[in-house]
Amino acid sequence: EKQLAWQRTAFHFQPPQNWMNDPNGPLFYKGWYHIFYQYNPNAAVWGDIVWGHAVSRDLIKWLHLPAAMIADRWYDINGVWTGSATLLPDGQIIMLYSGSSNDSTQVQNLAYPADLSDPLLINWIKYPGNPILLPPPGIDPKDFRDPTTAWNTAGGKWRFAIGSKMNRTGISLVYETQDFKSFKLLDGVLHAVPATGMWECVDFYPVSMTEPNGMDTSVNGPHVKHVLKASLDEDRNDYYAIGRYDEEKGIWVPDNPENDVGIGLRYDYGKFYASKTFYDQEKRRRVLWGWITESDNEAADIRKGWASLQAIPRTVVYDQKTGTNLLQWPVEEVESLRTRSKNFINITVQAGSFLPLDVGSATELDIIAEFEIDLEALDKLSDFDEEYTCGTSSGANQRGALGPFGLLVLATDDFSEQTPVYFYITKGSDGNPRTFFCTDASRSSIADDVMDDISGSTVPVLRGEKFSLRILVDHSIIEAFAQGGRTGHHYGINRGMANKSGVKVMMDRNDLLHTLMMTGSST
Ligand code: DQQ
Repeated sequence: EKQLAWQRTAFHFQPPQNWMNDPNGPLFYKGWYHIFYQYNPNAAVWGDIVWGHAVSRDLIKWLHLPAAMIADRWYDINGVWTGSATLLPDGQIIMLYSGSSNDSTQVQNLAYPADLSDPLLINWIKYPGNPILLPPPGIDPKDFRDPTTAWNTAGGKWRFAIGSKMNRTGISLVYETQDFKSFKLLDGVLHAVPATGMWECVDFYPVSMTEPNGMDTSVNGPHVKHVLKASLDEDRNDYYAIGRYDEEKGIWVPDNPENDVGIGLRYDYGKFYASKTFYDQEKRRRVLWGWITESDNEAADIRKGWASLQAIPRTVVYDQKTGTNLLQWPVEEVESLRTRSKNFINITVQAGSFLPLDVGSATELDIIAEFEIDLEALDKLSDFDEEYTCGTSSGANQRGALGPFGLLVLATDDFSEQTPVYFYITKGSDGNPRTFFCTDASRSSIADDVMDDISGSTVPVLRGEKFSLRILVDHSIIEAFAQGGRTGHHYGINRGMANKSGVKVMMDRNDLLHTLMMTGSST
């Protein structure tokens, strides 16, 4: 019992009980952040989906409200599925969402607040003209869902995208409307990528190439790039790509075809799916929500009475230094939770050893660490390894000349449970170092039926930069970011020992590494 209670998070978003999946229609309105979400009010497994609803002043502390929409019409009786919010210039709020109809056809619907003077937007009206869209000819009625936030074009019309597939080519259809009453399917598609399967929860938004702030969904121009994201039904991960949107032609083109949607970058290399951004007009930032499943199996979820959570909302911006990726960073409000802090400066860790960091007993941690490497050591690195990837390596057990080095979190004193989050550097035959950022969950729990992946990705590290990481620990949840958010991982580590809270610095066979600087804070 104690063990089950320990797993629930303190500062991540979770409904009080039962099943949750995708974030829906996030928005900021009259001083409140709103999150809606796919919710099963009856059980801790997927099914009977309605829209859960909660509000917050700070994206951290939430007030749970009654379901915003339930499955009560023929066009959504099999599920009030995922959708997005659009704020119109005249103050109206439009919610577009998918319904699974009485014969399980996927149709698009519209809803709006019953009372715009209510900042909590408690009551919602389903548009009497629903459904507004049926699957178009050539599209399977079960492959047509998850409308995006609409954006306004130079011609004054609104457009929004809907994910689908043709054979195994993932596609994004675009509809245009003047008044959200009549809609026209545009010719062609926004984008298509062969062999990526059904695109769920498409997201499409601008990022500034020059400014630090986020942008309203309707912005376009010479200093703007557009991010296209799809959640791949076939491999359950969220892939994004950066490119340009040609509004006139109605198409988006990736900057680098090798990094196209579904074959290139992921937001997160742990469990992170069905994500969605919104523009926070109050703080002029774009905020990303993503759904996290834990490593538990269904039987354990039923025992717990709840399943899954939302990742810490992250601000997303274009990485102006690399030009190849986004930067994702926990919203600044998280920092207000830091109550006690411990600093460890200029620590030297012996090769092949672990150094305990005494953070006291804490179930919530916000860890910031920096590692420095002698540049000469990097140049002298002679380990050529073209093959290394986090996922195919033997995790934190695999030793190289420059790695792994990082932190062990959620570690018990005897190391029987531990989750290493670490860097590993290899050198390719072209002579250039490649840095990997990995999480090794293979020993995260003594339970033998939880997921135990080793996963991660490469992360750009520019010359002269330190190796930096940030890890949020929230009971059984670990969220890790490298190099200011160029890449990240998210893990839900379930059913281990309760009250494991240790943090240890890990340094493996690495005389070349000399300094670790770390500041941490425990809450
Ligand atoms: N979840 C919703 C769908 C969406 C899927 C149903 C993605 O609208 O495609 O719960 O997780």
